[in-house]
Amino acid sequence: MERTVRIIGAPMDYGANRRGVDMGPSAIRYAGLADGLERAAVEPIDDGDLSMPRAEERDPDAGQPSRGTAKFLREVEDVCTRVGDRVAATLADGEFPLVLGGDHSVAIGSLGGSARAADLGAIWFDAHADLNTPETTPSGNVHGMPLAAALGRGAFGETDWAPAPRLQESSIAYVGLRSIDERERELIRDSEMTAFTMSDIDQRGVSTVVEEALEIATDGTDGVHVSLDLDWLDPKTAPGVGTPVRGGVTYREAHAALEALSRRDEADGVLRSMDVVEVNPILDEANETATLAAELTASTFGKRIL
Ligand code: NNH
Ligand code: MN
Ligand code: MN
Ligand code: MN
Repeated sequence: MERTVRIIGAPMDYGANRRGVDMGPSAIRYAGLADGLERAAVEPIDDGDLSMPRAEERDPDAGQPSRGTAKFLREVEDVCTRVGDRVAATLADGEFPLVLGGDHSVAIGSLGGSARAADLGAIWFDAHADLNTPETTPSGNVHGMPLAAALGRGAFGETDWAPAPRLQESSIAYVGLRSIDERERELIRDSEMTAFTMSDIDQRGVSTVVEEALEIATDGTDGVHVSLDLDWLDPKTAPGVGTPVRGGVTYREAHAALEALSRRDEADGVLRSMDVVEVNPILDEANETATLAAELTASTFGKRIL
């Protein structure tokens, strides 16, 4: 039976300090996402974009947490609650939710929605750890906090919308880390998560690392959420992101990684939900990063060369 992938656009930029990432969903669509998915033999259905709170109503300081800083938290809560509901409803209909960001704070919604009716593992492709809490954040930007929020860390633990009900901390694996804040380093060490850094990829190869990440994310869970932050790639390959960090994976490594997911998924049906985030068309060169996002998504769903 053909798999239906429901595309949910979340043009959110409240979690990042660079405008432009809100144009990510249209840029990824324009780059041929639907065609790529069809060539991967899945049926794409595009739900269009969720509406965003209006710019003139913005007040970064409204709805601050009990401790620390999290800018535009009220807006992030509003959007993520709707993303979560849409993801949960898509899964209940037997379809695959594909969330297009927007900044990475939308993942609070996708993780929450995906972990409502299943024990969830996650693979986090990112240069960054996204584990800051409002208490530890150096920037106040919620796109540096989605994993902490979904795990109910720090001030997020006092909210009812951020924690993902059945996300298993020990079933989360990072792939490709290379920019970790001082306080995050302690948080990762004290956590049950597994972190594969760029240095692990250098030493052992990306396919091996991804296979291990899959072992971790599938062990004792009902399915895996894939979170693809485009700044995971080297900025030479993916320049259109708000927080580039050099030393990321190459074009070939990125495809090899997502093809490894697809091979495992074809055998065991392990993938449950996905988000593709942080594409910023204003900073991009000729829609290169959005094109990459579309291609890598198609690879995840099994698009092959032959
Ligand atoms: N760690 C930094 C922060 O919390 C940067 C986060 N930026 C990201 N994360 N793009 O993926 O502000
Ligand atoms: Mn991120
Ligand atoms: Mn179970
Ligand atoms: Mn990142």
